[in-house]
Amino acid sequence: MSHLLRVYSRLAFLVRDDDSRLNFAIRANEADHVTTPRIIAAIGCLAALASAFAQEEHPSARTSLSLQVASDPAPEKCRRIEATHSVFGITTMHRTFNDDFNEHPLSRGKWIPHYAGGAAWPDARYWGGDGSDFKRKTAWNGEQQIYVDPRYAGRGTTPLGLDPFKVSNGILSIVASRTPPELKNVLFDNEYISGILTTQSVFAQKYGYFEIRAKIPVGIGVWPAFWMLADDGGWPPEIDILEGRGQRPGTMVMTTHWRNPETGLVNSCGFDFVVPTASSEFHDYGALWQRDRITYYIDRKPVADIAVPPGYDDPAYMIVNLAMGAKNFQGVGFVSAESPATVAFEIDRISAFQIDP
Ligand SMILES: [Ca+2]
Repeated sequence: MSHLLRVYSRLAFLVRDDDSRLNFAIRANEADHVTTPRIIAAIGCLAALASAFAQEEHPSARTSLSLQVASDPAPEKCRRIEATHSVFGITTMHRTFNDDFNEHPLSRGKWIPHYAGGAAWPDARYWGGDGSDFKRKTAWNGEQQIYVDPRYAGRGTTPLGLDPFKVSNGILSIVASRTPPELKNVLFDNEYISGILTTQSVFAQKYGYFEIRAKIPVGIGVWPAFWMLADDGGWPPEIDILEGRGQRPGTMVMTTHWRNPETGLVNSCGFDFVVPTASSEFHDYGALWQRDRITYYIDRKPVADIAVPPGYDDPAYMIVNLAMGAKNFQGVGFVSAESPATVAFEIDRISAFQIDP
């Protein structure tokens, strides 16, 4: 899921070298001279310093986890880990964050329903008015939804009471739906309303395992994602643990993004994976960030890894969202008359673990 800062990074060119791998190239000097979003990010960061690394609130709920990790040297370019791969070690971890979604995701302060930026905290949380869509969509991606929450006022100053987050039987549904015609103007003419949840300023962690258990929704323009960004607001790094291509049911994408310090260009490496029941059954999708490698997992089996690229220095926070419409990400497309009137990204659980010392 392309990051907010890309809105401000003038794109030099985009190279698509095959169906499963994207290379984004942005002129480093242009990206680095953009000051506005970095200042905004710094404001958010001050708040983040006070509360980052929040721990699981119920120590009794601590659980442990062991995962297989390839023990041969991690490659600079991402590789698939096939079933025949024979060199594995075991990494043990303990849980540091968990949400089973037994209650509304905004009820306990674990999640923020928008990107950072746009106003000083804590007022930014429910900020409306012109310009507030800045932190409620990623315009560079051509997204056609706006992320709302019950406190969001859109162009106005009175909360609209729109809630894209539904909880039932321990399942969170992030629901995208066509924007009611009478709210089109106040919601910046976006075709859909939908939801995003991030742990920026609430939970961030350097190293460890980050996992979602979810069904991946499908349909024209449907673009669900679970991903990570640096808590200090810098970009990249970006770890895309799960991205769905709404027009390709049964596949999902896992991608690593970084900036090459020699060329200044942003590189990406990742793969599509076939999960035939992805839209109808819950599966676990995760990424383990260690000192030497990032390993991607489906149902806790390693499926790909890559040496940790340059720039992975700061703790990272988690993001889960259901975007509608994409102009750069293959297999999603712009919303059309055939796009679902409502579509749900169903999530059973999101967890984080830290590697045992
Ligand atoms: Ca659950």
